[in-house]
Amino acid sequence: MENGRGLWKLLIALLINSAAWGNETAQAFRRDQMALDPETRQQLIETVRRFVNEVCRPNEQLVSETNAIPEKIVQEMRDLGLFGISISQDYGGLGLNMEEEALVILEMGRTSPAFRSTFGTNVGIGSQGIVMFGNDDQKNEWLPKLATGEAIASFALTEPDSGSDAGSVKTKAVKEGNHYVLDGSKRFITNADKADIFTVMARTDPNTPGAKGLSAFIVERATPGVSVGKPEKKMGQQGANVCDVAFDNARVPITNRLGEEGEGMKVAMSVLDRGRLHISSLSVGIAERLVEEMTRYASERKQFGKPIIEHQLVMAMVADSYAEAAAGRAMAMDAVRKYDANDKVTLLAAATKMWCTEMVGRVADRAVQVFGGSGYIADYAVERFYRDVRILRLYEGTTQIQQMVIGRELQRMAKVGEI
Ligand code: COS
Repeated sequence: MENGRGLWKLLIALLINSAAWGNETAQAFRRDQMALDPETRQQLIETVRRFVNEVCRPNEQLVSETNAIPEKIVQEMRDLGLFGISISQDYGGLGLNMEEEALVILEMGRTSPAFRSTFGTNVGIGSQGIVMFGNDDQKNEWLPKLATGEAIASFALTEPDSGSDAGSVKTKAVKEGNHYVLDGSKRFITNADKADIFTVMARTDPNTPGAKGLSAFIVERATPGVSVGKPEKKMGQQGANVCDVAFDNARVPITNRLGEEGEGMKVAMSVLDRGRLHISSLSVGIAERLVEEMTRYASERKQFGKPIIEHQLVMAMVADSYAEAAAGRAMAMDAVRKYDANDKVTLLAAATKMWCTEMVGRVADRAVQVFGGSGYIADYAVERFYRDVRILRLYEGTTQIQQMVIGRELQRMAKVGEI
């Protein structure tokens, strides 16, 4: 087993490097612009699938009961390069494109989502502010540590009074000399208990209400005046924590601002457009796992003298779930390919996030129904997944916010004659 695991680490390194060796010069090869060849990509997916099957799945119950991912598994994630899949090779990451990231996350969806969450903020919303808007100094300082998992990044937008209305953020950042002084509090911040840095959206212009008065910052957790609350007790996703984060007279160097003053909303929304594709892929992976669970159970469980899958009402639940998961996969893949082609994906990301997260909610509900009374018992994975997936329709924008984004984008397009 140990040898097997060592092999995976090696394989990932080999996969990425051999792709590079295949080019005329190392310099000419830029993973960020170039997709993996199909064979290498397939090997990458299979490697992650093995990690999920052999390491994560056997530990799902343990993670749920202890509310923690064993450090040994976190270390394996670091060794596999999972913390750095979206970070350029120039900074020590794997430099996967969005489609490849989505395929990896889809595989990670086949186990408890807390495993994905362990490295998910480094791959997505925690790091992408720096990837997209950071200057060279900021990137050089943080991306190598985030790529290896040596440092953890969290995304701090939500506040007690600012959730869906992201532009109403109240946390203040007042410029004083070479610093901004931050005061305020953030709520439900994923991985805050483990975070070394936060991408924080705060109001630099108190006279401008709404989105235009916001700026984004890298805030180190070690900054005096930054404190992290106790992890919340949640409905699901045990093993992945959310906490409040408070800023009390926290002095953040001007050099830690991401982008220009007033660009905070742009940073947050750009990060979220991408994050919504990541969450869509996760949702599809979980739906596929649930289809697997319900098919296996319904094929074994007998009532009225035959496997329950042969009863048409049960068969329909399995079939509908399979078809919806397949539709989600197609939608997510289309969206990530458009993202990689540099298309503006605000509309499609919102639609995909809405569809995939609602879809996995329906699939999880059917999975419990197919399992009957057993689906309500904690020994069965579907009970856990039913609770785990509920958050997907809430974070990174509720379904209602996605509907609002879709409606507004369509209206904007109609106004400029794009539809
Ligand atoms: N990409 C880049 N920039 C964007 C953007 C996008 N998708 N959407 C908005 N912006 C920028 C624009 O620059 C815009 O400024 P301009 O007027 O110069 O174009 C600015 O943000 C404000 O946009 P808008 O006027 O649309 O903001 P609203 O306050 O009306 O809010 C919604 C828009 C509702 C879409 C936004 O608040 C939202 O997504 N809310 C949900 C937040 C969320 O997902 N929270 C979860 C936290 S993370 S777990």
